[in-house]
Amino acid sequence: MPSTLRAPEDIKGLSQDLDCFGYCMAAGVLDAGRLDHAVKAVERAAGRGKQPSADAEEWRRAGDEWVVLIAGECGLDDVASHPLALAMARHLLGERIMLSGYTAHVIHPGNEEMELHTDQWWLPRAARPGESPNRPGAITRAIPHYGQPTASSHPINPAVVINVMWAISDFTRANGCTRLVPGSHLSGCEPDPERTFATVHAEIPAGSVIMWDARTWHGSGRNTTDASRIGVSITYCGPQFRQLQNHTLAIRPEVHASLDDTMRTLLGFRLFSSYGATDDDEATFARPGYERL
Ligand SMILES: O=C(O)CCC(=O)C(=O)O
Repeated sequence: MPSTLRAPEDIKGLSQDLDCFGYCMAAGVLDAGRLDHAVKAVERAAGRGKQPSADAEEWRRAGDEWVVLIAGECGLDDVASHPLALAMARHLLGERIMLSGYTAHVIHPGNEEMELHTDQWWLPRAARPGESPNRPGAITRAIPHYGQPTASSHPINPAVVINVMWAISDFTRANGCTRLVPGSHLSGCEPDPERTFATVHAEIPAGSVIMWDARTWHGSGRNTTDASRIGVSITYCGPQFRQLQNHTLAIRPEVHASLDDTMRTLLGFRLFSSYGATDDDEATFARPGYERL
């Protein structure tokens, strides 16, 4: 049974869906003004501002476009630190979280369907003594660990990442909305790209959000319409993991100086038991080198 589209205030229902199905969805979170602002922010970050119909062939070749958003500069930090996203991230991961990936995923007409995958394929799996260990420095996407999307009878890793996907345009089956395999977060394995699995299509109006446990098998669909689908995909991880983007390096000094502690913590400036330190491993926040210079 798929999850339902809930009101953003229904934290209990959303949490239950996330635990049970591996994803949950809330409607009506961003209003029309915020959506308009978000579209412009994504276009600005992508360095464009033209419509897909201008050159359909060019967009078809571009297919899936991942637009990197820079914290403090992209104009979407209130989305990245949205209370609903942080509440659900903390429900899944615990109190201390960091922002990992900060991107827009724009799907242009004629793109290819994305393979189903998980968002924490890089995490070593537990092995019984004597079993070949899953060495962290040897992990690549190419190492298969395939299985069925059903609950494992063996211990599995916890979720260490959550993906919060904001629908900036309507998400429909025709324009390549996110597809998810309910319950697959409990399987402890990855989907075999050679096989077909039953998916739920997250058809949601613009302004809604899908939040999935990174263990849940998912991917975007194929856009058969003549307009691009815009999603803003923001992932959060536990404080001991490497972030998808290097926010602490990407940020400009004057932007760093303007951040509040919430945003500094999310970006990874806050130390985790000395990890992430710069000049003082007892400090609460790392200090960028330019301050010392
Ligand atoms: O854009 C989508 O619908 C899915 C994106 C995705 O698979 C991901 O962010 O890992």
